Amino acid sequence: MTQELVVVTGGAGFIGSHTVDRLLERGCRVVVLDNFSTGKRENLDHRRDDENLRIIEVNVADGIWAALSSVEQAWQPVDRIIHLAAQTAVVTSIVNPLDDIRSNYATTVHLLEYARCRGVKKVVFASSAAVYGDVDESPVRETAPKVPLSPYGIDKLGSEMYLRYYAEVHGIPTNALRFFNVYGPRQDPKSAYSGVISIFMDRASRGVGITIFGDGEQTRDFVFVGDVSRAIVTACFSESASREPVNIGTGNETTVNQLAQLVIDAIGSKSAITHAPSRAGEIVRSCADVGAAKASLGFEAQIPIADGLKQTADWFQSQS
Ligand code: UD2
Repeated sequence: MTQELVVVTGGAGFIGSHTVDRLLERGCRVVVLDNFSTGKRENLDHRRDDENLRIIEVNVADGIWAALSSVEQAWQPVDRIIHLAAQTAVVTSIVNPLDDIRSNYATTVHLLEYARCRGVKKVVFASSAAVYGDVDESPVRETAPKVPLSPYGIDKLGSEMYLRYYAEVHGIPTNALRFFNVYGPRQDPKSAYSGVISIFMDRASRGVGITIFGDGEQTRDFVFVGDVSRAIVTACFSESASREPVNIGTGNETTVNQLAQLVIDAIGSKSAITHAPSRAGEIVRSCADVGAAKASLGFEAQIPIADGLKQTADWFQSQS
C-alpha cells in the first residue's frame, strides 16, 4: 500500500507536534509547514532522523504552493491536509483584527484552494469553542447560537463556513473540530494568555504562587492533547464523517479552584493559591456536548483529567 502524504500546518506547535507523532506512528509521510512563531523545533527533535518527516519553514499566510512543490516532486502529491497553524492569541486578534483575518481566515481559504486544485482527499481544520462566545447552554451543542466575542472567534467561524462551502460546492471532504481547553506536554506557559494548566504547572513546579482570577468557580472542559491529536487523525482518515463541525472536549466540567488543587497534587508542590480580580469578559461555564463527535467520528475522549495532569506534570518536571 502506498504511504499517504499528510501536510500539517503548525506541525511544530503544541497540538501539531502530537499530531505529527501519531501520523508517523501510523506510517504516513508527513510535511510540517511552520513559521516557528509559536511552534518550536525541539517539539519534533525526537523525530529528527525520521525519513518520513520533512519540516519546511514557511508562513502559510504567505502561500504554500512554492513550499510544497519540492515535496510534490521528490515524494508524491499531497493526500490530506491538517490545518492547525494560526495566530492563537485572542487578545492579539482584538488589537489587530486585520492581521487576524489574514492569518486565521484568508489562510484557510488559501489552503482550501490548494486542496481544490490538487484534488486533496481531506482537509481537517482546528476550530475553537471561541465560535460560541458566552453561550447560555451547558454542555453546549454544535447547534447553539454562535456569537463570537473576538476577531479570533469570528475568523474561526468564517473558516468553518468556507470548509462547508468547499465540501458542498467543490466536493472536498472537510472536517472542522471545535477544540475546548486543550492541555498537556509541550504547551508553552510563557504568555499571560497561555492555557491555564500550563501556567499553573509552570508555577507549581517552580514552587511560586498560583493566582486564580475571580472566585475560581468558573468551569472549563479540559481535554488532553493526546485525545485531541487522536480526534484530528481520526477525522483526517474518516470517510464517513459528517461535514458539520464537531466539539472536541470531554463533556466534563472542572472549576479553576479544583484545577489548582489537582495541579498542586500532581506536582507535589507547596505553591500557595491566591485570588485576583476576574478577567474582563470571563466566560463562567464552558463544557462541550460530545454526542456529535461520537456519532460522526466515533470519537470519545479517554484520558481522565487526573491522568492527563500527571503526564503533564511529569513533562514539566522533566523540563526544569
Ligand atoms: C480560552 C482561550 C481564549 C478563548 C477561549 C474561548 C487560551 C489561553 N485562552 O480562554 O483565548 O479562545 O478559550 O473559549 O487559549 N485563569 C486563572 N489564572 C491564570 C490563568 C487563567 O485563574 O493564571 C483562569 C481564567 O480566568 C479562566 C480559566 O483559568 O477562567 C481558563 O483560562 P484560559 O486562559 O486557559 O482559557 P479560557 O477558556 O479562559
